[in-house]
Amino acid sequence: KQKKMLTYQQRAALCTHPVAKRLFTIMHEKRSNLAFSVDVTSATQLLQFADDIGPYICLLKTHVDILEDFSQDFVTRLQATAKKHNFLIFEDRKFADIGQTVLKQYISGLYRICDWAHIVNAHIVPGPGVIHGLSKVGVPKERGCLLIGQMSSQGSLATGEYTTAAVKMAEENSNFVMGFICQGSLTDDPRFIHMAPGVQLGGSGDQLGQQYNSPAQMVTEKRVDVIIVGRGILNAEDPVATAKLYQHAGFEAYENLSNN
Ligand code: 5BU
Repeated sequence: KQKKMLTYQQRAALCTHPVAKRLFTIMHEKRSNLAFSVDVTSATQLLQFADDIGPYICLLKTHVDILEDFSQDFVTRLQATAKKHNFLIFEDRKFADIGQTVLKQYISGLYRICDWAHIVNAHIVPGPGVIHGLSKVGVPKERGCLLIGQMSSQGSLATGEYTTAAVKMAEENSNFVMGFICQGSLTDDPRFIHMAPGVQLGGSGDQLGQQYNSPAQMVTEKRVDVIIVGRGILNAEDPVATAKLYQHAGFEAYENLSNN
């Protein structure tokens, strides 16, 4: 069934979640549905990539626990870069413990993720307590959470009823949950944002179970809102030119949808 798509701008207006509203607004203003997964182990290199690629993305996705040289200074610089280029920061932490533990993992330790990451994500395997724990501090600080409804990797167990349960948990916790990590649209509610990793032009996967789709497949066929690209950009000969290519591919696929 082909139904008329709402634009990012229209969806921003419908959102009550502050982070979802902000992200849809950025996507509209920057004409970008591209998230860059900057999976490098050097903070200096990460900051350079963030500054170079920043103009073309709506979101920067990090794994700060792979950095060899994490510091408070890095956080300050990353926040400044996000402000300079108008993108949000998503720490791909994949919280997956009881509420009390994830709460501590979110606010304390070396990383203090809640202080700087606009968005985090969580597995739903522990049940809704994982969301309740994170939202205790996340909601007052106007942070957002994505639930992992599906994964891009081969043999993932996040399918069927598990995925359906993720949608239900999102609906019941929509003051904090703003959307999903998935491989296709999970709900027609326009306030939830769908983000898909496992995106590459001309690649089918890696040696460790990753599976890729093209930006057009993800956006036009599978109806996801944000494409998450890591090595497709990182390993390119010219990462900046390649980021522009992904930005255009992703946004063109979205515009084709809205015109239908
Ligand atoms: P790639 O280099 O584009 O394959 O990187 C994909 C990124 O998305 C990487 O940081 C993964 O940890 C992340 N990811 C994923 O690939 N698949 C998933 O289902 C989830 C996260 Br959830």
